[in-house]
Amino acid sequence: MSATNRTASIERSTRETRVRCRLGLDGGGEPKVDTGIGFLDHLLSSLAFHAGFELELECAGDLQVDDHHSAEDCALALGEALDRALGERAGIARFGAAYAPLDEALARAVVDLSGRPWPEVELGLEREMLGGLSSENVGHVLRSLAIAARCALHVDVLRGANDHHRAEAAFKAVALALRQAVAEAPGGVPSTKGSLGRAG
Ligand SMILES: [Mn+2]
Repeated sequence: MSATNRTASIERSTRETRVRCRLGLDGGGEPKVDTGIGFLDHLLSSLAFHAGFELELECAGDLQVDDHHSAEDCALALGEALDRALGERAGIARFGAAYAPLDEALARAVVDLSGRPWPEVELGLEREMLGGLSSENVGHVLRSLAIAARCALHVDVLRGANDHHRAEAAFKAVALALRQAVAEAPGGVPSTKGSLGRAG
């Protein structure tokens, strides 16, 4: 796997949403995120930027219902793109662990690009909404992302008084952990089983 081909494009269309996602693991640059939900754009842009990912993500969803379908389907598309961009998951670090502060808030994220989906997410948000995003969907986005990307993802917000800060710190910690985990590392597939890919 070369550094130039770790990209994936996903189009996801249902009666609830239409999502287009292009992800590059070695991109960087300014993320272009337009989900229709401002606070979700903010979180996903931050995730991509701090992970060092190139990301274009657009969603036209049924926001007249509520934010749930759009939030979930954007996360699934991003996770699927991550899964595809990783290919056979050879030559990567596989594990990542990071803390991110945002003023008074502190979040921790630990990831294993194991090929198995397992999210554990404790954000401790108390507000009902953050802008146009339901607080319950902040955790739901991280869980959906981990499931579609087939990784173990443990995210805990350890402290923080401001829910905007708590959510943003969580996404930044996930970004930093992912940045480590997708980093190219010498060797083949980093597993004693010999496989982390779809066939594994
Ligand atoms: Mn912010």
